[in-house]
Amino acid sequence: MSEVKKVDIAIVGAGFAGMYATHRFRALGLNVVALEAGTDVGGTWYWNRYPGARCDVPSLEYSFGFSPELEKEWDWPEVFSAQPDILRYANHVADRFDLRRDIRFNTRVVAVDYQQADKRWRLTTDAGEVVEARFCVMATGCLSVPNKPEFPGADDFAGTVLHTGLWPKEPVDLSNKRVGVIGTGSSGVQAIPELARLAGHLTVFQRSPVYTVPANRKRMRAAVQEEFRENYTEIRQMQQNNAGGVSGFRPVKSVAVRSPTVLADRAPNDILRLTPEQRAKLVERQGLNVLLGFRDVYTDVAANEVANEVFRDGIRSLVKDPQVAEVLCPVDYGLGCKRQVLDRDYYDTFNRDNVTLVDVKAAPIESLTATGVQTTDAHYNLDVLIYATGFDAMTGALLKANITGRDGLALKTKWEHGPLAYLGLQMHGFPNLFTVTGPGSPSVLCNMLVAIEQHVNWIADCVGYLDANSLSTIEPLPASELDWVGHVNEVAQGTMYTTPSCNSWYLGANIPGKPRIFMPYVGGYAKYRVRCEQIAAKDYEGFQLG
Ligand code: N01
Repeated sequence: MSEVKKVDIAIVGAGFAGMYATHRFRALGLNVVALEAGTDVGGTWYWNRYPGARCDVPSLEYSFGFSPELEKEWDWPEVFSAQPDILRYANHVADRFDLRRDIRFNTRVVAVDYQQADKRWRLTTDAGEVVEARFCVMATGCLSVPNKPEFPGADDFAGTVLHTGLWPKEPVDLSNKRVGVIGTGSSGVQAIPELARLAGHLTVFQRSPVYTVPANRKRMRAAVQEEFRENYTEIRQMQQNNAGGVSGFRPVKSVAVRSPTVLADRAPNDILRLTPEQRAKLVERQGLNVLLGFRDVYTDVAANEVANEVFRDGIRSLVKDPQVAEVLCPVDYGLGCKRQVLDRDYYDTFNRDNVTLVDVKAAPIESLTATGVQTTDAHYNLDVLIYATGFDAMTGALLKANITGRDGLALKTKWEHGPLAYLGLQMHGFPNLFTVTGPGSPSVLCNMLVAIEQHVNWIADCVGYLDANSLSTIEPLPASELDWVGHVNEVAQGTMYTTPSCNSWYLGANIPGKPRIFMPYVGGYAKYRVRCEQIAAKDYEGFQLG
């Protein structure tokens, strides 16, 4: 057996969370190691290299705020960056702060066990290496375990199989190929227009149609970036006080004030206050995005259905073949149930001659064959099959790490009926183990970079507090996590996220057998941050310190 490496803090993952944790804990003078399955940094942006992958949070906000020097030196080429640019940024951060010397790549953690006698965590890797640490920080990401549905005959398919969330680093040649893609969530919607351009023929296997709106395609203007740089201190502060962790900062020096006509066209608060003619006119002038601006669409089922129907009419006007348009119209759920999807040319893609849409809700996939996909009513010949079937979100990576806490309690057992955690930061029975953007925190409902920094800073302060007070362990009281999970559920009720017709990965509904629990905290980042700070200020109220 190889030598046991002993550190103060073991970090699992070297995406943005693991990277910042490495930097932050090192700055405390602690001995740190991060263990990463990939060959390099970047997490989500390392694995999701599929054509069309990009972020839908503006890059000037979806970037680290801990270093003014970093803010000054980095140029973003687009307002909403594509995956290669975000990965370049991750690499730049790793170089600039010399992070790689404390990261072990090609290293997957296969077990995380609490050693009760010496109050340390023991992490075992796929190579049989062992790391022991006083603290363990799971920076494993919310969307990092790809979901690959098991179709009968999957092993028989002789063509190339890819998953958007595990896209190869090497270029994939799709020219003249018959390509199939399963899934029309954010990943599928981003990939499909690009795949249609690259492939000989593209067959889209759609189970649930999607409400998607055009993404912002603007190049970054140097003057806008400069204005952000001048105001970053204030902008980072504004992020801290916003429900979504975005500042809403509007450059005034570098962007012309919008004309009065455009302002007059902006959506009023409630869609129900408009006549059908006014709604149609608004969409005609401003596009489908305008429907996302109405408050009542997210709180009132009747308003929601009005917006859904206006949206469906929009799809009917964008897609030339009326039968195809009808299949693209979502009817089983409403706007606001799932993560809002943004696209570039999605609906227009279905007007192309080399694209076929297959409704696998009407005729489900029966099996894969050596040559393609068999549905209940036809066979589709393919050279390449792409899964854009999402992730075992929020709990997937934590459960996959095989974490066992005090008294041999497996996290899998503790979470059998759904994730039970305090603030999405810690679990009772797992002392000194922290989760970054864990279930019960705002995470996926806000700017992830802001959420990550807040969690890592909170954990670092907590570790500092323990040391300053000669304490060795912290874990939540059982009642605290029950109360918090109750609160997380309570605030999600009455929103479109939890209507009975809604089946999203937020609810675990995309994974067969996963408990139906709304996992992220919908109460807003700012409120959540304040709560975390209050708890820390009250000597970690609700936690048990020892
Ligand atoms: O995954 P999804 P995703 N047979 O779960 C279908 C973030 N993200 O990777 O809805 C047939 O949303 C499934 O159908 P259905 C973002 O937070 C962000 O696309 O279950 N189809 C659905 O259509 C996002 O929400 C960005 O009926 C099957 C699709 O696969 C999250 O990641 C970009 C199936 C999965 O959609 C996940 O998005 C990309 C089966 N057996 C991702 N199983 C941006 O920032 C599943 N499907 C822009």
